[in-house]
Amino acid sequence: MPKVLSESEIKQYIEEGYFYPVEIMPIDDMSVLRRQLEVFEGKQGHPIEGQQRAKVHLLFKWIDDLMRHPILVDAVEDLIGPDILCWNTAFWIKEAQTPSYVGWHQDLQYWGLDNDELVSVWIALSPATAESGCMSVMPRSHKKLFAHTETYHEDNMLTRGQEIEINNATTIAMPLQPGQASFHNVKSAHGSGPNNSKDRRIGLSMHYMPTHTRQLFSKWDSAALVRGEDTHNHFVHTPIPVRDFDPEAVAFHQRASDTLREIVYKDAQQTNKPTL
Ligand SMILES: O=C(O)CCC(=O)C(=O)O
Repeated sequence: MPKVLSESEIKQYIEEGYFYPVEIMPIDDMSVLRRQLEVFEGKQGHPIEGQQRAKVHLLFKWIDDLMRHPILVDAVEDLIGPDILCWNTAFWIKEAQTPSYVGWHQDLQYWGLDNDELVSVWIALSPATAESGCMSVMPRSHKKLFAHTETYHEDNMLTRGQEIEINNATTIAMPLQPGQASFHNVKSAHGSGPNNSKDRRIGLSMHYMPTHTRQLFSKWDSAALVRGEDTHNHFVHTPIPVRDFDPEAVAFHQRASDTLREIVYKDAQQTNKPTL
Protein backbone atom coordinates (compact mmCIF):
# COMPACT_ATOMS: atom_id res chain seq x y z
CA MET A 1 0.00 0.00 0.00
CA PRO A 2 1.67 3.34 -1.03
CA LYS A 3 2.18 5.84 1.82
CA VAL A 4 1.67 9.16 0.04
CA LEU A 5 1.41 8.77 -3.72
CA SER A 6 -1.64 7.47 -5.54
CA GLU A 7 -1.42 4.43 -7.81
CA SER A 8 -1.83 6.77 -10.80
CA GLU A 9 1.04 9.04 -9.67
CA ILE A 10 3.30 6.00 -9.28
CA LYS A 11 2.23 4.74 -12.71
CA GLN A 12 2.91 8.16 -14.25
CA TYR A 13 6.40 8.23 -12.65
CA ILE A 14 7.23 4.74 -13.93
CA GLU A 15 5.88 5.33 -17.44
CA GLU A 16 6.60 9.03 -18.02
CA GLY A 17 9.64 9.49 -15.74
CA TYR A 18 8.27 12.38 -13.64
CA PHE A 19 5.34 13.86 -11.79
CA TYR A 20 4.49 17.11 -10.02
CA PRO A 21 3.37 18.93 -7.94
CA VAL A 22 3.57 17.27 -4.55
CA GLU A 23 2.66 19.51 -1.60
CA ILE A 24 5.42 19.20 0.97
CA MET A 25 4.57 22.17 3.19
CA PRO A 26 2.47 25.37 3.17
CA ILE A 27 3.92 28.47 1.47
CA ASP A 28 4.31 30.27 4.81
CA ASP A 29 6.43 27.46 6.26
CA MET A 30 8.64 27.50 3.17
CA SER A 31 9.07 31.26 3.42
CA VAL A 32 10.57 30.71 6.90
CA LEU A 33 13.17 28.39 5.31
CA ARG A 34 13.87 30.86 2.49
CA ARG A 35 14.46 33.53 5.13
CA GLN A 36 17.02 31.31 6.89
CA LEU A 37 18.96 31.01 3.64
CA GLU A 38 18.79 34.72 2.92
CA VAL A 39 19.74 35.76 6.47
CA PHE A 40 22.85 33.62 6.06
CA GLU A 41 23.60 35.17 2.65
CA GLY A 42 23.10 38.64 4.15
CA LYS A 43 25.62 37.85 6.91
CA GLN A 44 28.27 36.57 4.51
CA GLY A 45 27.58 39.50 2.16
CA HIS A 46 26.88 37.54 -1.03
CA PRO A 47 24.70 34.71 -2.35
CA ILE A 48 25.82 31.18 -1.59
CA GLU A 49 28.37 30.08 -4.16
CA GLY A 50 30.65 27.26 -5.31
CA GLN A 51 30.85 24.31 -2.93
CA GLN A 52 28.37 25.96 -0.57
CA ARG A 53 25.73 24.84 -3.09
CA ALA A 54 26.34 21.07 -2.92
CA LYS A 55 25.87 18.53 -0.08
CA VAL A 56 24.22 21.45 1.70
CA HIS A 57 22.52 19.26 4.32
CA LEU A 58 25.96 19.13 5.97
CA LEU A 59 26.10 22.92 6.30
CA PHE A 60 22.51 23.80 7.22
CA LYS A 61 20.65 21.83 9.89
CA TRP A 62 17.32 22.98 8.42
CA ILE A 63 18.21 21.35 5.11
CA ASP A 64 19.11 18.07 6.83
CA ASP A 65 15.63 18.26 8.44
CA LEU A 66 13.98 19.06 5.07
CA MET A 67 15.80 16.14 3.41
CA ARG A 68 14.22 13.86 6.07
CA HIS A 69 10.74 15.44 5.80
CA PRO A 70 8.24 12.54 6.26
CA ILE A 71 6.08 13.46 3.24
CA LEU A 72 9.12 13.59 0.97
CA VAL A 73 10.66 10.38 2.24
CA ASP A 74 7.27 8.57 2.21
CA ALA A 75 6.83 9.57 -1.44
CA VAL A 76 10.35 8.38 -2.28
CA GLU A 77 9.66 5.11 -0.42
CA ASP A 78 6.58 4.62 -2.60
CA LEU A 79 8.92 4.70 -5.62
CA ILE A 80 12.10 2.87 -4.51
CA GLY A 81 11.33 0.96 -1.31
CA PRO A 82 12.14 1.45 2.39
CA ASP A 83 15.97 1.56 2.54
CA ILE A 84 16.89 5.02 1.30
CA LEU A 85 20.04 7.13 1.02
CA CYS A 86 20.14 10.76 -0.03
CA TRP A 87 23.28 11.22 -2.16
CA ASN A 88 23.24 14.97 -2.68
CA THR A 89 21.33 18.14 -1.82
CA ALA A 90 22.04 21.10 -4.11
CA PHE A 91 20.85 24.69 -4.47
CA TRP A 92 19.79 25.92 -7.90
CA ILE A 93 19.51 29.68 -7.69
CA LYS A 94 18.86 31.98 -10.61
CA GLU A 95 19.04 35.60 -9.59
CA ALA A 96 16.24 37.92 -10.81
CA GLN A 97 16.52 38.92 -14.45
CA THR A 98 19.69 36.98 -15.24
CA PRO A 99 20.53 34.79 -18.26
CA SER A 100 21.58 31.62 -16.37
CA TYR A 101 19.86 28.53 -17.68
CA VAL A 102 20.19 24.76 -17.32
CA GLY A 103 20.82 22.89 -20.59
CA TRP A 104 18.76 19.79 -21.36
CA HIS A 105 20.56 16.85 -19.77
CA GLN A 106 20.29 13.44 -18.11
CA ASP A 107 21.92 13.27 -14.67
CA LEU A 108 22.87 9.60 -14.66
CA GLN A 109 25.64 10.05 -17.22
CA TYR A 110 27.71 12.30 -14.91
CA TRP A 111 27.18 10.98 -11.41
CA GLY A 112 28.92 7.57 -11.48
CA LEU A 113 25.95 5.74 -9.93
CA ASP A 114 25.40 2.17 -11.07
CA ASN A 115 21.62 2.08 -11.54
CA ASP A 116 18.75 4.24 -12.71
CA GLU A 117 16.57 4.03 -9.61
CA LEU A 118 17.69 7.40 -8.22
CA VAL A 119 14.80 9.83 -7.71
CA SER A 120 15.49 13.57 -8.00
CA VAL A 121 13.19 15.76 -5.95
CA TRP A 122 13.24 19.50 -6.74
CA ILE A 123 11.56 21.67 -4.11
CA ALA A 124 10.73 25.34 -4.67
CA LEU A 125 11.76 27.95 -2.06
CA SER A 126 10.45 30.77 -4.29
CA PRO A 127 7.95 30.73 -7.17
CA ALA A 128 9.21 28.59 -10.06
CA THR A 129 7.17 29.76 -13.05
CA ALA A 130 7.59 29.91 -16.82
CA GLU A 131 8.80 33.50 -16.32
CA SER A 132 11.32 32.65 -13.58
CA GLY A 133 12.70 29.62 -15.45
CA CYS A 134 10.98 26.61 -13.90
CA MET A 135 12.26 23.17 -14.79
CA SER A 136 10.85 21.28 -17.80
CA VAL A 137 11.07 17.57 -18.45
CA MET A 138 10.87 15.39 -21.57
CA PRO A 139 8.29 12.64 -20.95
CA ARG A 140 9.50 9.03 -21.41
CA SER A 141 13.10 10.19 -22.01
CA HIS A 142 14.19 7.98 -19.08
CA LYS A 143 13.83 4.96 -21.36
CA LYS A 144 16.96 5.75 -23.40
CA LEU A 145 20.32 7.49 -23.23
CA PHE A 146 20.89 10.67 -25.25
CA ALA A 147 24.19 12.04 -26.58
CA HIS A 148 25.29 15.24 -24.79
CA THR A 149 27.36 18.04 -26.32
CA GLU A 150 29.66 19.68 -23.77
CA THR A 151 29.38 23.37 -24.67
CA TYR A 152 30.94 25.00 -21.55
CA HIS A 153 28.58 27.91 -22.31
CA GLU A 154 29.08 30.52 -19.58
CA ASP A 155 25.36 30.90 -18.85
CA ASN A 156 24.69 27.15 -18.67
CA MET A 157 24.75 26.31 -14.94
CA LEU A 158 25.95 22.73 -15.52
CA THR A 159 29.58 21.81 -14.93
CA ARG A 160 30.31 21.11 -18.60
CA GLY A 161 27.50 23.19 -20.08
CA GLN A 162 26.18 19.88 -21.36
CA GLU A 163 23.20 19.89 -23.75
CA ILE A 164 20.98 17.32 -25.42
CA GLU A 165 19.56 18.27 -28.82
CA ILE A 166 15.82 18.05 -28.17
CA ASN A 167 14.60 19.06 -31.66
CA ASN A 168 10.81 18.89 -31.75
CA ALA A 169 10.37 16.58 -28.76
CA THR A 170 7.41 17.23 -26.47
CA THR A 171 8.45 18.87 -23.21
CA ILE A 172 6.41 19.62 -20.10
CA ALA A 173 7.02 22.67 -17.88
CA MET A 174 6.73 21.96 -14.14
CA PRO A 175 5.78 25.25 -12.42
CA LEU A 176 5.84 25.07 -8.62
CA GLN A 177 4.79 27.31 -5.77
CA PRO A 178 7.07 27.55 -2.70
CA GLY A 179 6.62 24.35 -0.66
CA GLN A 180 5.77 22.19 -3.71
CA ALA A 181 8.10 19.63 -5.28
CA SER A 182 8.55 17.78 -8.56
CA PHE A 183 9.96 14.26 -8.86
CA HIS A 184 11.94 12.92 -11.82
CA ASN A 185 13.93 9.83 -12.64
CA VAL A 186 17.73 10.18 -12.87
CA LYS A 187 17.54 9.37 -16.60
CA SER A 188 14.73 11.84 -17.42
CA ALA A 189 15.96 14.65 -19.67
CA HIS A 190 15.32 18.03 -18.05
CA GLY A 191 16.40 21.65 -18.29
CA SER A 192 15.24 25.20 -17.60
CA GLY A 193 15.38 28.68 -19.10
CA PRO A 194 16.54 32.05 -17.72
CA ASN A 195 14.87 33.95 -14.90
CA ASN A 196 13.03 36.93 -16.41
CA SER A 197 11.08 37.62 -13.22
CA LYS A 198 11.76 40.23 -10.53
CA ASP A 199 12.35 37.63 -7.79
CA ARG A 200 15.11 35.07 -7.32
CA ARG A 201 14.24 31.55 -8.44
CA ILE A 202 15.46 29.33 -5.60
CA GLY A 203 15.22 25.56 -5.82
CA LEU A 204 16.78 22.76 -3.81
CA SER A 205 17.31 19.38 -5.45
CA MET A 206 17.59 16.24 -3.34
CA HIS A 207 18.72 12.96 -4.86
CA TYR A 208 17.47 9.75 -3.22
CA MET A 209 18.59 6.23 -4.07
CA PRO A 210 18.25 2.69 -2.73
CA THR A 211 21.00 1.55 -0.35
CA HIS A 212 22.25 -1.10 -2.82
CA THR A 213 23.53 1.67 -5.19
CA ARG A 214 27.28 1.76 -5.91
CA GLN A 215 29.54 4.66 -6.88
CA LEU A 216 31.62 3.71 -9.94
CA PHE A 217 33.72 6.89 -10.33
CA SER A 218 35.26 7.07 -6.85
CA LYS A 219 36.35 4.59 -4.17
CA TRP A 220 35.00 6.88 -1.43
CA ASP A 221 31.66 8.67 -1.50
CA SER A 222 29.06 9.70 1.06
CA ALA A 223 25.29 9.77 1.43
CA ALA A 224 22.78 10.35 4.22
CA LEU A 225 20.78 7.36 5.48
CA VAL A 226 17.30 8.90 5.62
CA ARG A 227 15.22 5.77 6.15
CA GLY A 228 15.54 2.06 6.85
CA GLU A 229 18.69 0.01 7.02
CA ASP A 230 21.88 0.03 4.99
CA THR A 231 23.26 -3.51 4.85
CA HIS A 232 25.45 -2.68 1.82
CA ASN A 233 27.62 0.13 3.18
CA HIS A 234 28.76 1.35 -0.25
CA PHE A 235 28.59 4.97 0.97
CA VAL A 236 29.90 6.51 4.19
CA HIS A 237 26.93 7.97 6.05
CA THR A 238 26.98 11.74 6.50
CA PRO A 239 26.82 13.01 10.10
CA ILE A 240 23.61 14.77 11.17
CA PRO A 241 24.47 18.38 12.08
CA VAL A 242 23.22 19.52 15.49
CA ARG A 243 23.10 23.15 14.28
CA ASP A 244 23.94 25.18 11.19
CA PHE A 245 27.70 25.07 10.55
CA ASP A 246 28.27 22.36 13.12
CA PRO A 247 32.11 21.96 12.99
CA GLU A 248 32.02 18.14 12.64
CA ALA A 249 29.57 18.32 9.73
CA VAL A 250 31.45 21.22 8.10
CA ALA A 251 34.70 19.21 8.18
CA PHE A 252 32.86 16.27 6.61
CA HIS A 253 31.36 18.61 3.99
CA GLN A 254 34.84 19.54 2.79
CA ARG A 255 35.72 15.96 1.90
CA ALA A 256 32.21 15.12 0.64
CA SER A 257 31.99 18.14 -1.67
CA ASP A 258 35.60 17.70 -2.90
CA THR A 259 34.74 14.12 -3.82
CA LEU A 260 31.55 15.21 -5.56
CA ARG A 261 33.58 17.72 -7.55
CA GLU A 262 36.03 15.01 -8.64
CA ILE A 263 33.10 12.81 -9.70
CA VAL A 264 31.23 15.39 -11.77
CA TYR A 265 34.44 16.79 -13.28
CA LYS A 266 35.70 13.32 -14.33
CA ASP A 267 37.25 13.75 -17.79
CA ALA A 268 35.91 17.36 -17.99
CA GLN A 269 37.71 20.66 -18.48
CA GLN A 270 38.19 22.43 -15.13
CA THR A 271 35.97 25.50 -14.86
CA ASN A 272 34.90 27.66 -11.95
CA LYS A 273 31.31 26.48 -12.26
CA PRO A 274 29.56 24.92 -9.28
CA THR A 275 29.63 21.13 -9.10
CA LEU A 276 26.26 20.35 -10.59
O1 LIG B 1 17.12 24.04 -11.31
C1 LIG B 1 17.00 23.71 -12.47
O2 LIG B 1 16.41 24.41 -13.29
C2 LIG B 1 17.56 22.39 -12.94
C3 LIG B 1 17.88 21.45 -11.82
C4 LIG B 1 18.48 20.17 -12.23
O3 LIG B 1 19.02 20.02 -13.30
C5 LIG B 1 18.40 19.04 -11.30
O4 LIG B 1 17.83 19.17 -10.21
O5 LIG B 1 18.91 17.93 -11.64
